[in-house]
Amino acid sequence: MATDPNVLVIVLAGGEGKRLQPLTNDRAKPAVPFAGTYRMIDFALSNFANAGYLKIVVLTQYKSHSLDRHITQTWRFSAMLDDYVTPVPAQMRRGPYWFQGSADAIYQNLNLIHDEKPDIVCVFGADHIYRMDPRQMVEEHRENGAGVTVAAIPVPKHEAREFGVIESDADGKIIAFHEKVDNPPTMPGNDEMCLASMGNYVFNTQTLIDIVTPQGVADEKSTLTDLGGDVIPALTATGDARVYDFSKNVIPGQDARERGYWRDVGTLDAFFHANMDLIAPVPHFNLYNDKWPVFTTRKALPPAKVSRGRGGEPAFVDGSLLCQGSIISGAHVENSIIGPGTYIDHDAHVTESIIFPGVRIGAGARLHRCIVDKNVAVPDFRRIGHEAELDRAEFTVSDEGVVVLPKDYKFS
Ligand code: ADQ
Repeated sequence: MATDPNVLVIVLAGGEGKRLQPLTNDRAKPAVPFAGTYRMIDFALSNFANAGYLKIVVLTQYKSHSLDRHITQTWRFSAMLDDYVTPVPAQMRRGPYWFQGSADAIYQNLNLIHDEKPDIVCVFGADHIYRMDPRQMVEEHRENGAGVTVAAIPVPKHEAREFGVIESDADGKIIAFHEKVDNPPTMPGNDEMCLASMGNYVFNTQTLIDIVTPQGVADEKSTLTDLGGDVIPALTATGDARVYDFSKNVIPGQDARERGYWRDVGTLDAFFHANMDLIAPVPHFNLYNDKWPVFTTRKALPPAKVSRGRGGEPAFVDGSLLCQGSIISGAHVENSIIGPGTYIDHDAHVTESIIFPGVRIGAGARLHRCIVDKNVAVPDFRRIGHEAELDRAEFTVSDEGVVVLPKDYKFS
């Protein structure tokens, strides 16, 4: 597929991901493993790769080492065609300070836009799970001639205070934008739902440059520091912002039930549910759609193996994803995601759990509704996820009772 030379993609991957701790103790949120083999950022990047938008810069900041390594090792396009995915760390180009927010991150990197001279800049988040063809949004943006187009999706009112909420006229022009407010307005004719910004924007290049550049002295801190908090409200005020209805976006090979699927995995419970969405008998998000694949690293790991345990007891596996290099040895695995290179010993029971790469679960252990981060070795016969008080004393437990074992955790 030929690259569209007029479109530059900026993926924002610098957020802290505080609400996902401890999964983000040691890595940026977009680098958190998802669905066994992937990292969260693979979903956003795959959408652009499938669409042929192959000039992509990823702005990083917090704890970016594993994210950076993942991007440089995995995401390599054709150098011959001058396509790229480049991680760009904070470089303090405008003064001795970190990015102040997402808009300031763009301001500090305007040189990338000046180098490329695109007519459109797509600014997308790095930490959502969805399929989207950005070409359809860009096409609508070009037809309507707005300065910025904001992708949007209905969300339940009780969740809407986590988002930017949009009010638009019948024509699609945004007339009010409420960034993370208590009690945001609901959609016309539906007082249960609010129209939320997905944090994905298509900008005319000049509009973006003008709005993130401080008026006056060039080397000052940008005054509009945040896209959702400052930039979109400012462009709304000048009548230059439009909404894009994500439910119209059609993907090849997509089941009608999957249309409009988009998950913000900002909290441990949202992360847990989005993973579980993949293992439903008819999944809400179909990883097996090879017409719009999700790309990631392919390590040279052996196939997953399911076998009897040492004492001859059979393994049982149902409703689960087993990644390459995992071994289920006489264990019981149900409704779980088993990451690459994990070993689950005989008579261990793993139910409704997400196991990250390189984990070892000892014989006779019982894990229920757990997220086990990388390289943890769970001792034989250890029970986790069954007694809330005990779990809380040792681990992070989500609002809905999901227990999280942090990366490299050592049992005493
Ligand atoms: P949030 O995601 O809460 O809301 P923000 O924290 O600004 O907003 O993060 C937006 C994106 O920018 C994320 O992908 C984040 O990783 C990244 N980011 C944040 N600060 C950055 C920095 N300094 N450098 C680089 N990247 C940075 C936004 C919108 C809401 C919208 C939700 C949808 O503000 O209006 O509803 O996304 O999830």
